[in-house]
Amino acid sequence: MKLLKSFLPITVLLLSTQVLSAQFKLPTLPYATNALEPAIDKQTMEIHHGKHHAAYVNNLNAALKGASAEGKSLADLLAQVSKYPAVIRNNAGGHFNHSLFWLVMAPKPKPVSPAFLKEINGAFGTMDKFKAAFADSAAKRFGSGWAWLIVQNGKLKITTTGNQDNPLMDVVAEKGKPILALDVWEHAYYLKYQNKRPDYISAWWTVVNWAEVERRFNEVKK
Ligand code: MN3
Repeated sequence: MKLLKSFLPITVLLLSTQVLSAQFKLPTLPYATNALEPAIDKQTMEIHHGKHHAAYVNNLNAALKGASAEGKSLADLLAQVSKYPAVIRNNAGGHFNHSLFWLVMAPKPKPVSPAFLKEINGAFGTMDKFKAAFADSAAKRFGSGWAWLIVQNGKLKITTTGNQDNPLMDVVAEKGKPILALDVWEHAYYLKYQNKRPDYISAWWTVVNWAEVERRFNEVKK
């Protein structure tokens, strides 16, 4: 018993060191898992955040351990992702993309501001035209991937990427700063919408956090 007691603090110390040494952490959701209903159901949010996003974080940490890329920021990893193995590209992308996705959604979001609406109108004609073009790109993205609103050379642009790639990566054709992200992997919608990706996309507009999208736009334009 005395021996066990003396080992206990060491075990606790080792465990906490292991947790602390994990470079990236799963961010907590800024709202409850049922807060985006009915657009996105609770079970989908629980699995999507708690299992899928958590797996990207864990796999990224495991891949970085002892690798040349260990200690690099997420931004640095993405910007030079061509230098690293696919496991880093997929999981660094997965971690970044989901971290952004949670923040550009909100329960009962405020409508788009007049100032940002002017930017949308300037780039796409009208908000309806922007939504139609974005939804069309998202629906047509074959297989798993993402739809994006990016700022490219100061201009708003719609683009999509496959798998967990994103517009910050040096491997994608359309680069830019992402300010709005839509996950069109089946895991993002299949429980509620099954094969009906366009229905998921049209419901998703009701939870888009325009204030956050505009904040990111202004940050890029600064
Ligand atoms: Mn996802």
